[in-house]
Amino acid sequence: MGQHRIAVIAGDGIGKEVIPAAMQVIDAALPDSSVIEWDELPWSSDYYREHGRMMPEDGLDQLRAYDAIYLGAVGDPPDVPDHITLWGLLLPIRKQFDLHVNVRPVRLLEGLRGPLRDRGPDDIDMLFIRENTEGEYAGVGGRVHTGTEHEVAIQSSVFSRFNVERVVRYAFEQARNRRKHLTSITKSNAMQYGMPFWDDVVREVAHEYPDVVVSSMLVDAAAAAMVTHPHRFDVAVGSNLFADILTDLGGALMGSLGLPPSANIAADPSVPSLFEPVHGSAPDISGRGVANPMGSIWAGAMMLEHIGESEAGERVMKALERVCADGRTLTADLGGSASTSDVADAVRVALE
Ligand code: GGG
Repeated sequence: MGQHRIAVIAGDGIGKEVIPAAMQVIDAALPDSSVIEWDELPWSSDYYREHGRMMPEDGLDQLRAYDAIYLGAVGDPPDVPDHITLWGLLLPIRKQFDLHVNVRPVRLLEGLRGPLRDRGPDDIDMLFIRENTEGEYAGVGGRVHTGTEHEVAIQSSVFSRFNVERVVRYAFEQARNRRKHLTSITKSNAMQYGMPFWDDVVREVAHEYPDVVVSSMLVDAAAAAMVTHPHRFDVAVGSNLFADILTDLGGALMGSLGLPPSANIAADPSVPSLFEPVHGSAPDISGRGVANPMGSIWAGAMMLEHIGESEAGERVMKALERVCADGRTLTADLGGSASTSDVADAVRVALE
C-alpha cells in the first residue's frame, strides 16, 4: 500500500486526458511509483448517464478516507446541464468537506508570452484566495411558477462572519509570507448588505496584521486593474463568484487558461483537500490529445506539497518552469504544436 492514498476523479472532457498525463509526472518526481496509491473513480457525466447521478450515494463517505482528491474537470454540455454536473460532484465535495479556501496562483512563467504588451513575470505574480463554500455559490434560492410568464428565480448570496473571517485571515497569512499587500475584492456600492459586511470583516481582521497593507477594490475596477496595472496585485481575496471570474482573467494573463492550478483546502487537516486545474472540461478540444496538462501538473505540485512531499512538489514545479522557459514543447493554447503526452513527457525529462 502507498504512503499516500489519493482519490482521482478525472471527470469529463479533457479532464480524462490531462489528469492521467499529470499523474505520470507526479509518480516520476517521487522515489518510486508506490509512494502514492491512486484510486481512479469513474464519477463523471458518463457515470450520470448510467446511474442518474454524478457520484454514488455514499460518494462523499468514500472520499473521506483519502489523503487528498485530485480532480480534472466537470461539464458535458449540452447533453448534461452544467448545473447538474457541478452541483452533482465538485460543489458538494467543497461544501461537505468544508474546503473553505480555494488557493489560485496567477503567475506569468518565464518563457511564456501573455497577452499584455511589455509585461513579464515580474509584473504578473499574484495569489488569489477565493472564498469557496458559500457566497454567491451557497445554493440558496429557487424557481417558482416554472414555465409560466410569471416565472421567478431567486439566487441568494450568503456571507457568514465565521467563514469570511477565516478566509480573510488565511489571505492575510499568505500576504504576510509574500510582498505584504492584500487586495480585498468588493462590490459594496451595489451589493449593500453582503459586501459592506465583507469590508467590515476585512477591516477587523486587518488589526491583527499591521505589517500587511490592505486595499479594497470594486470587482469591476479590479478586473480592469489586473490588465492595466497587474504588478499592483500581490495577494487578493474575493468572494466565490468574484474570485472565480477574476482567476479566469488571471489564466488569460498567464497566457492560457490551461495553466492555472487550484488548491481547495480543508479547514480540518484530517479531511482530504482537493486539487484541480482551474480550467473546465473544454468539450471543443477534448478527445484529440491536445489539451494542456500544465494546470493539472501544477495542481499536482501543490498536492504533493500539501501531503508532505514538498521536495517532489518543488521538483515538479521547477521542471514545469524549465519546459516553459525552453519553449519547444508547448500545446497549441500556448502557441506550440505539442500533444498532451509530449508536454507531460517533457516535464518528466526536465525532472532529471
Ligand atoms: N477543474 C474543475 C472544473 O471543471 N472547473 C470548471 C468550473 O466551472 N468550476 C467551477 C468552480 O470552480 O466553481
